[in-house]
Amino acid sequence: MRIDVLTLFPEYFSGLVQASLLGRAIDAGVLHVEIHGLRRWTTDRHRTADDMPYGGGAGMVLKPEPFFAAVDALYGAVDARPRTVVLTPRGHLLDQRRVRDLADSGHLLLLCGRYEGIDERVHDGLAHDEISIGDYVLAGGEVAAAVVIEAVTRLQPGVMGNVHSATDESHADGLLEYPQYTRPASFRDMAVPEILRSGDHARVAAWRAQQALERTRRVRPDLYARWERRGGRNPHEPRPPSDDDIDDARD
Ligand code: 6GU
Repeated sequence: MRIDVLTLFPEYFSGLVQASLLGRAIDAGVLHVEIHGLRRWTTDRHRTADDMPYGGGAGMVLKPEPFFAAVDALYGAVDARPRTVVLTPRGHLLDQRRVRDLADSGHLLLLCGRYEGIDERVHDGLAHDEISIGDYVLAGGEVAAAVVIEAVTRLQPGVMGNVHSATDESHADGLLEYPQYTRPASFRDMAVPEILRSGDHARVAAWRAQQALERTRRVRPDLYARWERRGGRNPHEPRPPSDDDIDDARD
């Protein structure tokens, strides 16, 4: 998979693409990331990328020309363009279903907003999608772009060591994950639940399912209600992991 990022702050990404999971994916040839500084496509002496909003109001708006010039220079013809996503707090909320959908595109272009926003013609003329990573406001789309990159990378074939890791975890089946323990069995008077050490796989599975349900109901009543609406499949019954679990759950 290839991911291009267009940003006023390319230095934001310098450590990210070398670290851990992403670095390994890049080394393995599974992922190719290119960070492009938006100022490269400004034309005036001061490399101006923003301007005052028409109609007045606080803050500055990112100008359209550098975005269009960058996309023209990088890809040329419209049908050669990657799937283009603007990171903005006004976008669709990112969830695991959307991550899976993005992960299936062979080539993504992430446009990072800053200041009060990006000229609407960038949204109209270049973007296929607008994505937010949550109901809070960041100074810009860079951190959100990093979130998207990491979330889609770990779904690429061969990136996660354990093939079950991406299907067993929180959100894969619409519930939060059950508690995990490793050695030692007792640590500072805190013991690992006996069931997990029993070797009884059916009881372990039942305990984990019950813990996942309880935690979801307590911490994320919204997810729990959705899970129930979908028929509240009893996770005690082992079943093959299914992508439909979240795909059909959008409200
Ligand atoms: Cl994508 N951008 C900004 N500026 N703030 C956000 C966001 C994105 N997602 C949540 N908050």
